[in-house]
Amino acid sequence: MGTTAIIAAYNEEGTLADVLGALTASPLIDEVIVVSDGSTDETVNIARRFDVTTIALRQNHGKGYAMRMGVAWATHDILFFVDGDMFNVTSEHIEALVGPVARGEADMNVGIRHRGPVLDFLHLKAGCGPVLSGIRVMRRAVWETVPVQYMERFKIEAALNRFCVAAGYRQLNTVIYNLGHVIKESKRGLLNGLHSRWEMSREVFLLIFDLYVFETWRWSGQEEMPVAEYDLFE
Ligand SMILES: Nc1nc2c(ncn2[C@@H]2O[C@H](COP(=O)(O)OP(=O)(O)O)[C@@H](O)[C@H]2O)c(=O)[nH]1
Ligand SMILES: [Mg+2]
Repeated sequence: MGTTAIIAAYNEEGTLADVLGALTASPLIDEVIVVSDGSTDETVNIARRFDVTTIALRQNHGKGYAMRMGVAWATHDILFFVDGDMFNVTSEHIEALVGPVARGEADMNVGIRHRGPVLDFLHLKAGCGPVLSGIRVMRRAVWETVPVQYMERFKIEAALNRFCVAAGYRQLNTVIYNLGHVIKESKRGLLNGLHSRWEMSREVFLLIFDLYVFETWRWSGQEEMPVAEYDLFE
C-alpha cells in the first residue's frame, strides 16, 4: 500500500519549502500533491520547484474542498494530510504518523503537536475538547465514510473523527514532539488571524452539535463536488 501526502495550502510561502523538502525526501511517501487554494503569494511557485503534483485552484474554495481535490488526484490507498504551515518536519515525525497506518495498526492516525504534559493529558487522556488536528493519516476507506456536505471549509476534521469511529475504523492519536507551527496571527496579521480563528472556531462549534445532536446527515442528501477552475503542474 502506497502513501500520498496532500497539502491543502492557502498562502503558505513561509513554510511550504520546509514541509515539501521533508516529504519528498521520505521513503515512506510515494506521491506528494500540493493544492493551492487560490493563494496570492508564492505558494504555487515554491511547490513547482519540487518533484510534486501542484494543483493551483484559481479561487479560494476552503480547506475541505482543496483536500477533496487532492484526494481526487491521489493514486495511493493511504492519505497523509499535512498542514502547510509547519516547520522542522523530520523523518521521525513522518514515521510516527504514517507508520501505524502503513503497518495496519490503525485506520486513522491523528498527529497532535505536544503542548506540555498537562495540556496533552487533558486533551488526549481526559478527553477535554475535540481532536481537530489537520495532520492526519488514513486509509482511503476512512475518508470515504464522511458525507460530502462535511467536506467543506474547516468541517472535515471533526467529521472524520465522527464517521471514522462510527464506521468501526480504529482511530489513533499520536503526540508529535518538536514540530514547529506558525500560528494564524503571525501568518495573516493580528486582526485577520483573530478573525479567521473566530470563523473557524464558530464553524466547528456549530458542527459538533450537528454531528452529535441533530445528526442532519441522516436525512440531508449528498452534494456533488462543485466544479472549480484550476491549473495543473506535474
Ligand atoms: N485550502 C485551504 N487551506 C486553508 C485555508 N485556510 C487555511 N488553510 C490551510 O489549513 C491549514 C490549517 O489552517 P490554519 O489557519 O493554520 O489553522 P490552525 O493551524 O488550526 O490555526 C494550513 O495548512 C492552511 O494553509 C483555506 O481557505 N483553504
Ligand atoms: Mg496552522
